[in-house]
Formats: sequence, structure tokens, C-alpha cells
Amino acid sequence: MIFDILTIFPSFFDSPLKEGVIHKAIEADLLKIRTLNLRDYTHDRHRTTDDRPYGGGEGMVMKIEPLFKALEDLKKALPAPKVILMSPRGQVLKQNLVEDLAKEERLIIICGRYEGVDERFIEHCVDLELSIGDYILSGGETAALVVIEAVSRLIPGVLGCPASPHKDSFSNGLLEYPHYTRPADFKGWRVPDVLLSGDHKKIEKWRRQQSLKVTYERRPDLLKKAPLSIEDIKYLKGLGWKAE
Ligand code: 9D3
Repeated sequence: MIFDILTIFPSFFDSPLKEGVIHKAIEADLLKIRTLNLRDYTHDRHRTTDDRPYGGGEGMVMKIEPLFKALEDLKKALPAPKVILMSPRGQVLKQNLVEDLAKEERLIIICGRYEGVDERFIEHCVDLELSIGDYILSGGETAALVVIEAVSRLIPGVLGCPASPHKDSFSNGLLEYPHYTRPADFKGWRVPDVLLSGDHKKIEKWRRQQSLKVTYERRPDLLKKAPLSIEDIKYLKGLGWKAE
């Protein structure tokens, strides 16, 4: 899979892409990530990428010409890329969308800065506007890293063991049960007895119930979509859950 990142801060990506799973995937040629400096597609002396908004008002707007030139350049190579603009107005990224993006061969990710991007560029050149959530960042760079990390780990071979993405939280629609490791007693803070019992049936039931409980307490919205057994529903009703 190939990612091209268009940004006015290309060095922002240097260190994060040299660590962990992404670094290994790049080394193994499963992943290729290029960063392109938007300023390299300007032609004026000041390498201008922004300008004042028509109609007046606060802030600056990203100019269309450098963005368009950069895309024109990138689109000469095959396969045809999907063009993503990171933007607070975008569709909010969710795991099902991450799964769809992981099927693409090539993604171009454009990192917005300033107040926004000239709408004509979005209308004619962008396939997908993406937000990573309802909070305000200073630009699209950190958001682009989130997309790259989430998508990369779904590329076959990137995570050592192909079974592990599906054991993740969200694949069963619930939050995870709590985890513990040695020592069994730390300053009197004890690991739940059931986990030391060796009774695997009992442990499995306890973990399922812990998952249901933490999901009910923190993300009751997830329970509407999660596949639940009759036993799960009985347990949740005991906690006070009311389905619809
Ligand atoms: C006052 C209006 N603001 C919109 C909510 C302006 C504005 C805020 C932040 C314009 C650009 C930005 C920069 N943010 C991003 O480029 C961005 C972003 C974000 O702020 N939150 C979540 N996801 C994303 S993806 C790109």
C-alpha cells in the first residue's frame, strides 16, 4: 500500500513513521509512505500556500493552485489514488471506514492548515473529507497519522499474527474486559480470584460480563449494535440496562 502525504510540514512525519509497527512494515516493503512539501508546488518567491478569504473574515484559506499541481503530479503514477482531505468538516473516522480504506492500493492524504481549503479544490479533486473526532486541532497532520496507523495495521502481514486484529475491541462490538499480570498481590491490590482459579469456563464468563459491564457504563451506545446472547441481555438487565 502506498500513502502520499501532502503537507506544509513534511518533517512532522519523520519520527513517528520510524517507530514500531509502521517502521517494520515500511522495512518489509508492505507499506510505502512519501511526504510531499506543498511549498514545492508553488511558483512565487515566498512559496505562498494560503491567501485571504473572499468575502472577508478571520483566518486564511489554502490556495487551490499548489494543491492542484501536487495532485496532478501524483496522479501521473499508477494505480489511481483515492484522495482524502483531513478536515474538521469531514466524516468522522470509524473502524468500518478504516477497513474500507485498507482495501485501497494507494491513498493521498492532504493535511489542511489555516481556516480551511478553497472549496473548489474539495468539490473537484477530493474523494473523501475525513475528521478524527469532535475536537479542534491546529491542522490535519496529527489526524493524518491517525489514519495511517489505523489503516496500516490492517494490511495483511503488517501485524505479525493475522488473527489479532479480529480479537480487538470493536470486533465483538464491546469494550474489553480488564487485564492483569503478575504479581497477584501488589501492595494489597489483588488480582480477581476468578483469574487465578484455573477454571476456564468461569474465567470466560467473568470476562464476558466485565466487557458487558464496562460497555454499559462507558459506551451504552455500543450495546445497540453489539451481537448479544440471551444470557448477555439477562446480565445487562440486572445492571439496569433498558434496551430501547
Ligand atoms: C472556527 C472554525 N474551525 C472549524 C471547527 C476552524 C478550524 C479549526 C481547526 C479549521 C481548521 C482546523 C484544523 N483542523 C484540521 O485540519 C483537522 C481536524 C480537527 O481539527 N479535528 C478533528 N479532525 C481533524 S482532521 C483535520
